[in-house]
Order: sequence, then structure tokens, then C-alpha cells
Amino acid sequence: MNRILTAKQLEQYSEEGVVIVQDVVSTATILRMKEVLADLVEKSRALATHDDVYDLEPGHQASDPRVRRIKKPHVVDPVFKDLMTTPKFMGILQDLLGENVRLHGSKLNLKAPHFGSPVEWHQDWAFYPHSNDDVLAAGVMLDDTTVENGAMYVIPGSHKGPTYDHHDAEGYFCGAMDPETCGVDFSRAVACEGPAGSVSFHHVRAVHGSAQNISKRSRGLLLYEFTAADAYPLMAAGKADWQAFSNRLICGKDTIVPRCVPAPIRMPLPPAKNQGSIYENQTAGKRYFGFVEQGGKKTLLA
Ligand SMILES: O=C(O)CCC(=O)C(=O)O
Repeated sequence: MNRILTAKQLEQYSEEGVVIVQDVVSTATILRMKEVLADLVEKSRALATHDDVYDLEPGHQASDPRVRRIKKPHVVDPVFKDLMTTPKFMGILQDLLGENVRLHGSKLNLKAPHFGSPVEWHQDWAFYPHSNDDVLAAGVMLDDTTVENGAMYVIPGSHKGPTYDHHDAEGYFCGAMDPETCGVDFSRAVACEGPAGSVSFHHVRAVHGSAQNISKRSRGLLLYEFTAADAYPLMAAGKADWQAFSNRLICGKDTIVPRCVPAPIRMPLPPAKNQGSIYENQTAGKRYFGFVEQGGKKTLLA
């Protein structure tokens, strides 16, 4: 197997739980993705509420469409599906997860200028624990991404730590950690910044989140979740649609033998009171990401 990542990049992923790789996606593909996205946002004018494709920002209306997420973009348009199996992209996944890789899911998070929603601190593992943690999310930057337009932050090394409580005061899953009691030093967070076409790869147990977009520039982040093929989802155990599951294998061989490796797990149960996307789930938790207005300037509260 030819490696794409350097030894240094592999070590960074292993030690910090995140690595950012530039020039993974061509400018032509990014432009096509943005064209498709613009068309999808245009079509959202007809919607009054979330549906199977769209998650809408509060304040969305026909005259001012506000989309915060396209759900499962890989089934919405081939441009979002085809990228996964391009040699460079797939090669990086195999470097990080081994030869056999399965898609778990995809989403495209949009942060429009000035109002794009924050995502509170969380671990993806709290949403979808598996039989082993060879699981990651790849975030394709559709725009030049900086702290100002809402880059995602990751706490380096947190993928080797505990699985934090993501439940609200009443004990329901809320998809967010309690920033006041979890004991994480958020000042250690590193921003996943990079030019459009860069891709961040973060481990499923890495603590991450992102602030509101306070800039004039949009920020699109196309997220794919991938697993080693022998990582079996715990939530779906016993009721899996085998064919759909198997169809999501993107390279290598499938297996019906899960590899079980102990890792700290908390099930996302009882389910969130606010069903829907992470944005809905998190409305039940405490907020960390916010802004103060000082002298006409917005400053990140962190
Ligand atoms: O959009 C972002 O910046 C972070 C998204 C994220 O962590 C998620 O959707 O799980």
C-alpha cells in the first residue's frame, strides 16, 4: 500500500487526534461543490422547516434563505459522493484506518457570513460509539477557513482521554459537554484552518466544536464520517440494514466479524429531547460559544 501521508502527519494524527492536509481536493471540484450548494440554498426558499435534506437556521425565510446543514450530501449529488473514492482521498483514509474503510455518514455544515451557528464542544463518539474506535471524520474546507469565519477547533490529545458526559441536567442526551464541569482546558484548542481544498481528519474521540461566523465570508465544511470496516456501530446492533451497511464500504473487504477493542463508552440514551441534527440536540445544553460586542467589535467568548 502506497502511503500518502508523511510519517510526521501520521504521528500528529496518532498523538493529537487531528491532522490537516492541504491540496487534497482540486479547485475544480471545490467550485463544482459550491455551485451545487448555491443551487441547494436557492431551492431552500420553498421550505418553512427542516426536512430530509435541509437543516435550517433560526430566522430562515423565503426572502432570506438560511441553511445551516445539508444532510447526507453524498446522496444528494454525485460530486459529494465521487470525492470519497479519488485516489488521494481514499489513500489518506487507508493510511489512517487501514485498508478496509466504510462510510458511516456525511453532512455539509454551512456558516453564512455574520450568523452561521456555532457547534458546542462534543465528541463524535458520544453520538455513534462503535466496537472499536478506528473511526474519524474528514472535514473538506469548501472556503478558505480561519478562526474568523468559524473554523472548527480541536483539543489535541483529547482522543486518548475519557468519553465525556453529553447529557443534560435531566439525564437526556444533548450532544454537548458541559463546559463548566467537564474539566477540559479549552485554552489548548487548536483551530483547523486552511485554504479551500484542505481536509482536516479528526479522531472520533477528539473533543471539538466551533464558534459562530463573525466575518463577511461564508464557511462551508463538508464532513464525512468513516470507520474501519470491522468497527460495528453499537446503536444499530441487531437492527442493521445489512445491505445498506455493506453498500457503504468504500474500499477493501467487508466483514461480519466486528473487532472489539475496549474504549470508554457512554450510550446516547435516553435519546435527545430535541430530536434532529446536532444543532437541535444541543439546544438543551449549556452554551460555551458566544460573542460579546465591545466597541463595535465582536470578540469570541472562550
Ligand atoms: O461545523 C463545524 O464546525 C463542526 C461540526 C461538527 O463538529 C459536527 O457537526 O459534528
